Amino acid sequence: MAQGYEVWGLVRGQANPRVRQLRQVLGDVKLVRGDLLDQGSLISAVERVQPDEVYNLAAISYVPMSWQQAELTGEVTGLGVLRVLEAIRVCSGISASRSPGRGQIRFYQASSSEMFGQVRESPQTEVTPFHPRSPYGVGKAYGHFLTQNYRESYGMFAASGILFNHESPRRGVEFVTRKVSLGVAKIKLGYERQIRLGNMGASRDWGFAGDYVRAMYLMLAASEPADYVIGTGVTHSVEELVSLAFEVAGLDWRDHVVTDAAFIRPAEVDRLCADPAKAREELGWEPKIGFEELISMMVEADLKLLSTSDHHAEDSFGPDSW
Ligand code: G4F
Repeated sequence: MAQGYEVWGLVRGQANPRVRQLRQVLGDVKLVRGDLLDQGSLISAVERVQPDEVYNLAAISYVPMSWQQAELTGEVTGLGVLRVLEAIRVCSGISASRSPGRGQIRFYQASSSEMFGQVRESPQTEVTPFHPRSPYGVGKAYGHFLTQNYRESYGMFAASGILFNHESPRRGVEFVTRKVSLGVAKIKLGYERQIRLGNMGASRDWGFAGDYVRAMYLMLAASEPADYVIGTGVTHSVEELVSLAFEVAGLDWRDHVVTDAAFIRPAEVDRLCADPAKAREELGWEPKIGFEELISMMVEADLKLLSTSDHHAEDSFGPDSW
């Protein structure tokens, strides 16, 4: 790895088909078995790997699915954080009367801008109150507070990154940026004629995932653990995203986009916008890639993917609806 890390990934289930996909992209990652629903397996994984740092990026992360499987979302996205923290605490011999020593395992929790939900102020900072609008957002809020609590209760190095939407050509096709970039590529190449979307009026602060991973790394390299908002500070509507993506391919979105009630959520997060001042001042973090460059990158990557592969993208990524 570029930073000289030996990276281990936690894999759940038997013959997990994602292992093959992972191998194609990241051949150097070592794998260990474990499941966020199984405390013992996490303790075994920490014992086996003996990590210096643990990044909990695991979740049921697709917001609409959190209404369909609310209990599982609570177990994985919420209680899963408790189980990872407990595995670190138990393996490190930390208790109320025994503090972590030097060289303790550092923990990163992937918190989410979805915790702000129906926002109380804009832009959102580390102290903006939460009003989550989905079981996913509620689960993330639990994990966020628990990370703070383990820091305060046991003195553990536990940091939380409140990440706004982060995208790249590797994004799953169920999320709106990739659904649009792949849809535009299919239309451009004549495979399809339409994209069906939900709420075009919602706005998000979309950034590049690579920039955000650098922020996670900086959080664990800091001298003290803390919570940080990570976003660009610029917000765009879904309609602006769609318009730009079609423009990159030389098409007019009005000829191809249809709104479909099937993609409207039971409760929506209307508008999110980050204030990343704390990350800039304390970590020296700034995003390098802006919205226009990001969307162009994604559309161009999907045009290339579909032009060079001998099958449609659905074969490799699954159907693009929820
Ligand atoms: O791309 P989305 O599904 O992302 P969402 O819900 O903002 O959540 C993502 O970002 C969060 C913050 O980092 C993460 F915590 C979370 O795990 C996930 O990665 O939807 C973005 C917006 C929404 O307002 C949605 O209603 O796009 C709107 N939208 C409109 N039509 C659509 C569609 N979203 C999807 N997925 N599909 C549509 O057809």
